[in-house]
Amino acid sequence: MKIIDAKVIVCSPGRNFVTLKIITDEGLYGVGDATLNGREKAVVSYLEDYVIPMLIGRDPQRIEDIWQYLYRGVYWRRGPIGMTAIAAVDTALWDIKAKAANMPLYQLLGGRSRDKIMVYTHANGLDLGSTLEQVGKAIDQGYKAVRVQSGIPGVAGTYGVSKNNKKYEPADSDLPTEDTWSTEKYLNYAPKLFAEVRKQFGDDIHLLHDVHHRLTPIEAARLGKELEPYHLFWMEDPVPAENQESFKLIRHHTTTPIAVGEVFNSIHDCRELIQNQLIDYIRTTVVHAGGISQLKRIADFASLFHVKTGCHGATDLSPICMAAALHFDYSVANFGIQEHMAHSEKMESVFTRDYRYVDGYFTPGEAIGHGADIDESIAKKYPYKRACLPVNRLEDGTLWNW
Ligand code: EZ4
Ligand code: CO
Repeated sequence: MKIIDAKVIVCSPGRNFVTLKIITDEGLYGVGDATLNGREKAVVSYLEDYVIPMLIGRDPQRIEDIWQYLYRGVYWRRGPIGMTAIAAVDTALWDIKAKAANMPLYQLLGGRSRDKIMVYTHANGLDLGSTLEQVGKAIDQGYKAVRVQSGIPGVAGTYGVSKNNKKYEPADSDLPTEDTWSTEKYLNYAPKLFAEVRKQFGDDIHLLHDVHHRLTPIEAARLGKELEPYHLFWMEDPVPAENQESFKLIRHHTTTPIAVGEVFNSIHDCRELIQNQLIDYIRTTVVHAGGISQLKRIADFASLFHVKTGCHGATDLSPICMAAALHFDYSVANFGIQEHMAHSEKMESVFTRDYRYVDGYFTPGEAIGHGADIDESIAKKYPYKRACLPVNRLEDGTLWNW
């Protein structure tokens, strides 16, 4: 089998998606997600100008060799743009291999390790009352795990909270909008929020919370400690993770489980966190961390250190990424949980998929390959529109982590 063509499809059905399609001489093709929120065109250029010309004529069955060629062979290793491009190629090649084998992808990955995949959804509100209302709605929809984010009293707008009663979509502007942040007000409010959620909804529902990189290690230690009575499933991204060693300080102070890794693109970004048992869940996902091939390596490594998977699954990851992630989740031994932030109907209209939701759980479906595809004629109706993620400033104007 030979790769004879490949193309990049960019569309914006309510948000931007980049999709790679790899076509073979035997009529089989595969698709992979290549969306990097707010920097989509950089990946498009990386694929079109460099990767696609190198793929033509290669045997698509040699997934590992092509992965190494695009990683080692480039000299400039790692980085979100290159690794997202590699992920798209890798996902499309696993799709082709599974189609050639006439199997759903999870069968090629070792078969299923479980019957169904627990997902968590998002509940967010501008104030305590509306946040509690959204948690109640999620529980009514059958979710067994809910991520809770809430507007902070006295702070205008924050991460994870919709400003306009529409579904939360952070890349909301042509150029970045500016949010405000107060660590003090947040730290005073967050434990009260979770006390109320537990009081109202009891102990059985899994609760998650995303700190979104905004604290220092000692502040994160305080938060983790104060949230202990509400036994969170996890506290996500408590601090930026360039300094992996800094998690030791958080770990020494709290038993609240920690999840990190949605912005990582390499196994090396999480090596110290995993081998020193500084985290409980690794959030690397298919599209931003080099595809199924590297995700399998990360999961196997993590399994040695009691770390489970918790793949990122926000709406900026397309249904193609979601499909591939669900095959991975189904097969991997040390699965923890999968994020599910539902795409809008308009976004879903561009993609076909076989995965389905039943009562808090997903299954990837039995379609051949990963089971997701893009409808190019519908995609054409939604041209690319630049949209950036916000930036964040402290109340005195200092630029902070968003
Ligand atoms: O802010 O995917 O846990 N989910 C997240 C996401 C990220 C977006 C950035 O593109 O933190 O909402
Ligand atoms: Co997050």
